[in-house]
Amino acid sequence: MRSLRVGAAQLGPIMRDTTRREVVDRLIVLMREANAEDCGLVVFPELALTTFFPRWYLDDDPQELDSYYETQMPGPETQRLFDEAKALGIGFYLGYAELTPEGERYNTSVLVDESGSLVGKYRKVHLPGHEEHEPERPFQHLERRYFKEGPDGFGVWEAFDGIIGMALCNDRRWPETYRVMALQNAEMILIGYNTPMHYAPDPSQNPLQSFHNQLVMQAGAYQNGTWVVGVAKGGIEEGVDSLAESVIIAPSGQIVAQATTTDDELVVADCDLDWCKHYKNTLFDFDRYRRPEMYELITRPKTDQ
Ligand code: CDT
Repeated sequence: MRSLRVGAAQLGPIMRDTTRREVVDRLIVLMREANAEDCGLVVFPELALTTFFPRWYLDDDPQELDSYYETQMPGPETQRLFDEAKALGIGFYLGYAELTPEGERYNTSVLVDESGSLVGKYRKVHLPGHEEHEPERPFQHLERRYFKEGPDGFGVWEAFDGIIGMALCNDRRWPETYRVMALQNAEMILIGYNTPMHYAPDPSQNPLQSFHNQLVMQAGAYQNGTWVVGVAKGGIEEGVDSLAESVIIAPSGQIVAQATTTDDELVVADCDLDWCKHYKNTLFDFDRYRRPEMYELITRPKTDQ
C-alpha cells in the first residue's frame, strides 16, 4: 500500500497590514504541527502569503499592488519555509501571487518535495470575477484584472510515491480540471481556495457555498478515482466572510477529514494512493469505457432523422 499522510493546513484571515514574516511564522507553526503528526505533505491555501488583495481596486496605488506579489520563489521572506521543510523532511503545496521578470502576473501554486526542492509550478487557468472596477459591489473580485490566465494547463508530477496534480480555487468548479489531470493518471489533486460567502452577481447562491464546495470536489474525486485535498483561507478577512471547511476526499468521493473552525487549523488523513485503482480499474476505467469520439457530436449536424 502506498500511503501518504497529508495535512490540510487551513488559514484564518490575513489582514491588509499583516507582514509576510507574520504569515510565514503561521505557516511554519502549521508545518511543524503536520510534521509532529507524521505528515509527508502539508497543503496551504491559494494566495496564502497575503490578504486576498483582488477584493480592492488598486490601480491608484501600484506600490501596494506590487507588494502582494512574489518575484522569486523561494524569495527573501519564503526561504525560511523551504528551509524548515527540508529540515523536517516534509513537502508542501503553497499558493501565492507571482510577478515574473517579464512583468506577467499569475495566481500560482508550487509543489515542493521533502528535500525542499521545487517539484512543479501551476498557474491558475480559470480566473473568476471581473476586469473592471465595479464600485457598486460591496467588495471587488478583480482576479481577471490582476492576474493573467495560466497558459500551461493542468499537469501532474511524480512525487511522494504517487502522481500529484495542482489546481486553484475556481478551477475546482470545472469538471475538465479533474478530468485533464485524471487522464494523466492523477492520484491526488491539491486545491487551495478563497471563496467569499457573498456572490454579488447572484446572491441566491450565497447559502449554497458550502454545498457547492463539497459537491464539486466530491464529484471530481469520485468521477476520476483520485484523492482531492481542498484547503481554504476562511473566516472574516477585512470584513469579507469566506468559506472555511477544508476537506480531504477519498477516491470514493467520501470526505475523510474536514476542518471545524474558520481559523488556522490542520486536518490530517492517511491517503492510500492505491485506493485510486479500485475506481480507475473498474467503473472509471477510462480506456475501456470512455467514448471521446462521442463528445464531438454536439458540434455536428444531426443526420438520418
Ligand atoms: N479565488 C477564487 O477563485 N474564488 C472563486 C470565487 C468565485 S466568485 C467571484 C471561487 O470559485 O470560489
